[in-house]
Amino acid sequence: MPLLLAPGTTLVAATHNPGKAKELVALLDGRFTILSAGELNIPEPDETESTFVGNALLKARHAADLSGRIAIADDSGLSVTALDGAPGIFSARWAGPSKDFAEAMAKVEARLIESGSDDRSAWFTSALAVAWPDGPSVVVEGIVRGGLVFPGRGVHGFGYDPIFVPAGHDQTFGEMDPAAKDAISHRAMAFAKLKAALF
Ligand code: ITT
Repeated sequence: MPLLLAPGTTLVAATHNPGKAKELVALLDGRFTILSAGELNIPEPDETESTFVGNALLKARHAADLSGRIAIADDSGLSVTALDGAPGIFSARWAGPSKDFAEAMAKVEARLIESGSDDRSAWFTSALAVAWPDGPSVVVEGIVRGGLVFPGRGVHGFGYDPIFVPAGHDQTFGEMDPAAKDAISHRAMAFAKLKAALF
């Protein structure tokens, strides 16, 4: 039987990041009923895998098995060419325990200066995984390429959005209207693949 997500299905959004949860709800809204991992008291699992895909699957599986419902999870991050892809899967961890992204963006800038490179190209990746309780799972990946600017600009979005200018645009993700980011982001690209596979 093909794996399909019927409209009206209740999905658990397996994230504890409010910025990400908002974007997932915007992408899924109207089609599904969304419950958050927080509402269901599902604890955050340790992200022990070494790839976005591995961590997305781990988070979706954890939430699906604990809730008994179909779960969707995102593992994502910023990769900087001149830093050999860092912070990558460590993007959240670069912000430290207080999740201070001003600190994380300053660290990216400091590492770039240390590297001596003038290459400011970077990309965001989002792996989106859907897991059925005690059943199969599906994972896809989306990417958006662009460049970094310092100091950061804009108050929208979350995480590293103020320093990222998507290719072909002048505004950072932090300056863009949220709907404009949702039309071109790594998460939107992954979501389009998920839609083609499951809806
Ligand atoms: P969950 O695991 O609970 O979903 P998290 O924040 O720990 O939340 P990740 O491990 O996937 O999630 O970390 C991804 C980090 O990468 C995230 O905290 C952001 O700082 C950054 N990031 C991902 N997508 C982003 C986006 O669209 N804009 C800005 N930063 C983003």
